[in-house]
Amino acid sequence: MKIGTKVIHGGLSPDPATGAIMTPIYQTTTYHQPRPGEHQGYEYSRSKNPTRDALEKNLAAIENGKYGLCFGSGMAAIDAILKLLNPGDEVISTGDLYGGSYRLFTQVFEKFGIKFHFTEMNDFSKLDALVNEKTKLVWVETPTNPMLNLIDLNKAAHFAKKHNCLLGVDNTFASPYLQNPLDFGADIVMHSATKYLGGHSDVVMGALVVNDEKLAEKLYFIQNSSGAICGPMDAFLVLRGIKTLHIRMQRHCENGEKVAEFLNNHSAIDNMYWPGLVNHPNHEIAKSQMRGFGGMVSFNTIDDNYDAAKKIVSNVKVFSLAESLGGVESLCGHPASMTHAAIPKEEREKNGIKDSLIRLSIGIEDAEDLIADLKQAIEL
Ligand code: P1T
Repeated sequence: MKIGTKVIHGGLSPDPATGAIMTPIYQTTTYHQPRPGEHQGYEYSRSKNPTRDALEKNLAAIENGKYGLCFGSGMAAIDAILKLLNPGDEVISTGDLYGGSYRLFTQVFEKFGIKFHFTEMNDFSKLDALVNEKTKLVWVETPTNPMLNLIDLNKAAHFAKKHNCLLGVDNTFASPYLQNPLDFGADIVMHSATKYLGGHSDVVMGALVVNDEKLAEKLYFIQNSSGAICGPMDAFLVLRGIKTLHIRMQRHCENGEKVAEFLNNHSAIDNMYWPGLVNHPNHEIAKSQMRGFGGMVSFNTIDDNYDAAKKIVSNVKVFSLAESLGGVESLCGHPASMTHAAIPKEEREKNGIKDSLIRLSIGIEDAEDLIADLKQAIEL
């Protein structure tokens, strides 16, 4: 099955109880048991719920994996991965990553004795020095948030395997339409389903997909024990969102290209970051592992002028200045004060996140209107 068919049918079948074509919202906490220990596969909705179950199967199908697990947010999904570790274990992570992930690593899990190393991942031979027998997880965002660096997934998988570590990939920016990390040897693929999967900025959710049965069992144990599940209404909304993922992503990519080209040629803009540009340092990696270049674009104002950046994000009219990404509507963000404020300034700037950096989530409106909006805000 190809992706356009999989998003609509993958892992799904008509509701066995009624024949309903669209998965019903099973808004129930519990299920009748005719006799103790006898049930139809569902006992209590923290453990299993038919609407969540359908979404988990659909997600597994579109990520080319076997097992899907959904959580109450992207952070809850990453939290579940980290709970696979023990005190003393170590993690190697991309230095450029979502500020909330950095905060979870350094302010929640370091307290429990897990050590994190943040590093660039453009040369894996340099990373051997960070590995020891306690290293258990390699954590990769690709494309990274917000600098849109690409990590070579084949090389990351090879590195993780060589050192007996799990490779976890945050695939939020690409979505399963553009990239399937499990195909490259990742052990766990993670999504903030809040973004492209939901696609309409109306639900917060996280997801994991894996191939290995034992790993799936361990993650299911954590999902059920810690209880950071998503509700059935949210599962329904994301199931519905996924049905148009392929169409939306095509438009996100087309608009991303047009906006990137406009900004790239504008004299008030410096340092465009969009993996589809031939002069993007990781363009070749993008071509080798992604099926398109996505709708996320970051850039600096010329001379790193913070006032100019503030002026742009305050004066857009079609774009909204807001956190988040991946919805049908275009958003702009100021990472240093918003999504990445949890990262200390010095650490942030080491990874290129200057005060002059603006991040755009290009929606699926008409590109001409998006470009006209940016033009008026830049030239005001
Ligand atoms: O917001 P939540 O669903 O918990 O997902 C967290 C998360 C994880 N990984 C990446 C790459 C993300 O971008 C996010 C959330 N990011 C934003 C809210 C943002 O505006 O960047």
